[in-house]
Amino acid sequence: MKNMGDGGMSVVAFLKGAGVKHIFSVSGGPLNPIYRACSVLDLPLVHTRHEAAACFMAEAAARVTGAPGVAAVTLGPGVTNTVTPALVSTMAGTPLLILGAQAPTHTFERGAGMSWDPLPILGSVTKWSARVLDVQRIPEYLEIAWRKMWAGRPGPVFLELPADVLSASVEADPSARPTAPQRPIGPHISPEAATSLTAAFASAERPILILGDELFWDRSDRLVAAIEKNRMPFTTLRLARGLVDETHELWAGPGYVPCNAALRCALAEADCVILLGHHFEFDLGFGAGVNSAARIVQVASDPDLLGRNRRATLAIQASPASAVPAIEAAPEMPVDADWVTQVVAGWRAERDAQLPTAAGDSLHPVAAVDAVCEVAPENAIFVSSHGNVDFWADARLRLRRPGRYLRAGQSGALGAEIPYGLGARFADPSAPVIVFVGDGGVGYHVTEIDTAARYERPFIIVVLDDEMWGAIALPQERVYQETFEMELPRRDWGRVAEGLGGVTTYARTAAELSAAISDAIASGRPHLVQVPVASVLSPYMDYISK
Ligand SMILES: Cc1ncc(C[n+]2csc(CCOP(=O)(O)OP(=O)(O)O)c2C)c(N)n1
Ligand SMILES: [Mg+2]
Repeated sequence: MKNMGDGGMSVVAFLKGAGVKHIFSVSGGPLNPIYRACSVLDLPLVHTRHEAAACFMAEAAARVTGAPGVAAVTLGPGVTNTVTPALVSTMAGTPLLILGAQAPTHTFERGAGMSWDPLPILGSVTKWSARVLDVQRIPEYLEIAWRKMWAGRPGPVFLELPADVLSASVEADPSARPTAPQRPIGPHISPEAATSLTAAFASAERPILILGDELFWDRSDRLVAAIEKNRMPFTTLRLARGLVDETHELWAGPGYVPCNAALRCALAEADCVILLGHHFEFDLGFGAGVNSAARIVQVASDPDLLGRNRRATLAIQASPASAVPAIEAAPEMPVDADWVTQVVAGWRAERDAQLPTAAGDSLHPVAAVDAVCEVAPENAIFVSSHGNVDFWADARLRLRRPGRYLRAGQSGALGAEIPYGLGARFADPSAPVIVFVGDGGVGYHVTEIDTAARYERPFIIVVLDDEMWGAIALPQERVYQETFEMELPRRDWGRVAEGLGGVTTYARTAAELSAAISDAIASGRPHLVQVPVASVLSPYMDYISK
């Protein structure tokens, strides 16, 4: 019995061979062959409290390690609970495999309990969704899943495994570990494209470099050298945050125009914009604010991103990492050093001006975020949300390394924060993980503190408590001079955390908060720190809600 080869063994053998480190799940009877195989083949299984949380954790692991994350969920409602994380993963461009159970094939169309056809639902929020009907073909379907996740811009895929397929015996040796396909590299920039690229910015006096998502998957170790050789200001956004140390003197702040007025100004004045591994998306103002006379050089391997929202003067379909040596090797540009100084100093001054002058009864969000960052070590992983207080965090954080900053991405999904924190901790057990979340967002998946306690994966949740759904309330106030059901009475999140196996601190001042974070890092237990903060509209919310 113990060494029985079945569909579950095929699944887990493949995942082991692919380098998967955990399967995140909420149990379901039809998944039992996978669970048994995890035990036999020694692939750690993490039993969470909600399927959405399981998927968010898997996706977080991908954002930290650079390898696809995997979640396994039961049929029907188990699968439909994964729709939001699948959407987040699609919009963020992160590789996530969701394995969904299904009733046995002989019950199809008979109204089996819990059973529903999820393919039309998951098909609309993933890159690919499919059903496996033959146990012998499980490795083949998983191989397709891997290819699809990595094809072009990465994204999620869904694979349905009916109960009889998963429990059927396999002929193949289950201990054999097929290897999964790697992310395809390329295409490498051609010599002609490299020449056009250097020609496009040969006369640039005011160049700016934007580092985006694809560079996270397709790293270049020449980025710093290329930036320094040309002395050009650079900005980082989304998955590219921390790819170059953001304390670098040429960093022009986070690549979110809503919270970076200096960047808006720089883009309006630049005569050359080099956009690597990204497109002119929402947070880059769809490219509308870029100087109309600027030459725009865009490099991405997915042709669908080239020219999106703003046409590039030179659009190169190539690995962005392969373009970096060409930028480094280009003849010196006549860069206007005063302009560069003005751009980076502009961002620093803007950031400094955010520092609160007078302390009210509650902490200013900036003081709270800074108090946390002050004591966080260089390898700390930060998670931020999509509430008003978190948008302050975006502007305060300076990431020193890649894979240290998790934010749901363009979907803006509230609720990912706590599972992201825990998933990150599973992915890198050596790094302290700090989650910034509002008193609204905390309610979605706070129960995962129990999962952290059960698996002894400590992480820190900082609840920035302004007693309201601030990001919605503050703009309502501005437009209507009143708010509608926006108040959230102060709740004792600490007692919730304690009840779930965590520990807690209530911090009223910056000094108390810094001390609480230091203690939490040292404690080795899941820790929730509740911090009353003032409701102050963040520059980001101010900009997008005008
Ligand atoms: C899944 C989801 N539902 C609703 C929203 C809309 N939304 C954005 S911010 C926000 C308020 C968040 O409140 P809180 O977590 O307390 O943070 P605050 O804005 O108060 O700082 C809401 C409801 C969303 N982004 N995602
Ligand atoms: Mg709030």
